[in-house]
Amino acid sequence: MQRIVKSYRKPPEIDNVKCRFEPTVQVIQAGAIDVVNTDPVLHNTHGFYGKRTAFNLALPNQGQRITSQLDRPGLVRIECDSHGWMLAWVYVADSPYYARTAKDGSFSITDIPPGLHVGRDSKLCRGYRHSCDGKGE
Ligand SMILES: [Cu+2]
Repeated sequence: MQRIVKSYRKPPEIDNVKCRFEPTVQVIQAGAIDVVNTDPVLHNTHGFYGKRTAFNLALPNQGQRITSQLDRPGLVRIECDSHGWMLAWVYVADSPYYARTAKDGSFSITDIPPGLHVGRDSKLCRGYRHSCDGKGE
């Protein structure tokens, strides 16, 4: 099976900004991701596939950037070991054809080759204990 890979000018990134992650939700293709610290404080950015660590990176310096790998498709929860409130989600797609919806729910996926395609959607929430329908848990 031939693996189709989108070409990127640079890897996607997750940044520690004002003690929050930016972005809080993103979809990437399996591969490299840059973990960045814009803040002048230590962040320990820790990614998990469920309970299993995907990466665990100490970033003590402002402007620091470390490239990590998320090669396994699935949902990765991003936490900061230094600041318990920091949370983000990265969905690692096993296909180059994906989109994150805009605030109005719209999305587009371009350059899809002809053939049979099966769609799949995932809902990601911004915080712990809040469901996507706003009811909370
Ligand atoms: Cu932090």
